[in-house]
Amino acid sequence: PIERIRYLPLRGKITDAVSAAQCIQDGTNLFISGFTAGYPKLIPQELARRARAGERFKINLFAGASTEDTVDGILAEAGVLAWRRPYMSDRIMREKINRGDIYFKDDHLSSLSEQVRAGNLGTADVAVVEAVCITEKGHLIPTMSVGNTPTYVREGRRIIIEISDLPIELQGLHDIFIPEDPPYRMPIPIYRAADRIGKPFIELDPNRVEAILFSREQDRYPIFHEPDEVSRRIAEQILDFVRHEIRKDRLSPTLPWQSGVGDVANAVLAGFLEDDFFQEIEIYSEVLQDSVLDLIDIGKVRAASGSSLTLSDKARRRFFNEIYRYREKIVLRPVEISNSPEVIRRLGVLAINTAIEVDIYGQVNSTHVMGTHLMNGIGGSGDFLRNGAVSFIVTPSTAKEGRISAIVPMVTHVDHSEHSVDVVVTENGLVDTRSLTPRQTAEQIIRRCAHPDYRDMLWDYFQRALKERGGHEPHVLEDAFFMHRRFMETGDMRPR
Ligand code: 0RQ
Repeated sequence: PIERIRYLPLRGKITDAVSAAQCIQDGTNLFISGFTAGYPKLIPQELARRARAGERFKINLFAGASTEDTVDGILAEAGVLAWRRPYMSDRIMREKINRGDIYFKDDHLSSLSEQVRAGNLGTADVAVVEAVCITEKGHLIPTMSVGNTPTYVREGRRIIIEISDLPIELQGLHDIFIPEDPPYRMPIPIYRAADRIGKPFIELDPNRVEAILFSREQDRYPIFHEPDEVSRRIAEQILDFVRHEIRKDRLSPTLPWQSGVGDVANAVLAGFLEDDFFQEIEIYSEVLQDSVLDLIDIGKVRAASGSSLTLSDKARRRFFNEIYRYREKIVLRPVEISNSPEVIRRLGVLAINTAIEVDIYGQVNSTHVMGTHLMNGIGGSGDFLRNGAVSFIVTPSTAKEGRISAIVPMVTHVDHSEHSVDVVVTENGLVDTRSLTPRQTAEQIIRRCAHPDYRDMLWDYFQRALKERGGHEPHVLEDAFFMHRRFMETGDMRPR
């Protein structure tokens, strides 16, 4: 593997995880690569080992987005994290954040790199990044994600590189561009999803490289389920809606698509597989999942842009066998570019993101269960929803075997306001709120999107709000959370 360090002076930096991690001590701000994929593995394992061996220290961890149990899980469990930012999705970390044992603040993913460059998060003491190789000039070729890595490498005082044994052919997949910072910054010159505007490597100052490790560790594979009936129905309605808007000449057929993470997101893209109307699509998204490869295979993708490739075991093998073919279609960018409000607005992205709950006026809670307990984080949903040409918010109409309605009178936490949401979709129906008043929106969301078990109670609430309080968005404030209250008392939002 030594050939993977093509810049010879850096070969002297090869060491093991124990010595490399010595520079990470109590109070260190640690900035790591990784965005659902492409995170370092050896250094986190070593930090967890030190904690298990009895060493007492706490670090502040910054990533691109979630890093699964391989990093977030083991470090949370080891009790070495003071802070963690941004988005995460690990169960143990979630529990500790909700207990107040780990400090967490949620960020729009597009904005973190800029904050780091501005120094708002403190000094970047150590950056640990995964790469497939170091080029002749001493630059880094990242692995399956880009995330915030270019900025972390630029700002990191000491840099540790984990050289992965993933195929070297990943070189050429990435497009690295760090935008200017305010004031007087110039546009990000992306005009089509496929545009490459930067360099295929991350610039690195070799003088700041502390250590280089060789790693054979793999990213954790996500498990995707075959789209279930609910996901399929949500996907079908979105495709029907967009098809209709294109036929009516209200939407251009060339607008690119963004689809969030998870099964519904995968189902929407899978919906294109059997669809004859959409011949070739562009994807300008954040996380590219298995369905993107499927679509490329049948020739339906003109270009797919994202910040990471998060593939199941099967899809990953397919991808590695024919990287050269997929590389023609796929480009991985820093998350501040994949999620750039400027670019999303310019391209006119059709944005699809998943909610925990939506209220009758279209306000959205994506992050806090019952208003208090963090699930994962806002991720890129705000970047895309606020700036998309048409913004879809989707959710199954119920959760927990029907005991929770995802359509509620008032959301218990607001991530996205009614002004960022255009279309609300559940398996029961779709409401285009763009030409509706808030009162009309409430009527339609209750009639079309709510689950039949909850329609009458939502309707009664809305009628009572209209009669007793009135106003532009009628509410009976003291009862707005009656469904949540009932769930907390009985474990079911439905009456006994
Ligand atoms: O709980 O895990 O205990 O079964 O939430 O819900 O239905 O499996 O759906 O995996 O798509 O997650 C909004 C959390 C949905 C996700 C959310 C419970 C439900 C289940 C998961 P269990 P599902 P998903 C860019 C896009 C915000 C970030 C974003 C998310 C668990 O999509 O984090 O959009 N989105 N990023 O039972 C109580 C409710 C509930 C509920 C669902 N109303 N009350 N529990 N659940 N609704 C991506 C990135 O930025 C990387």
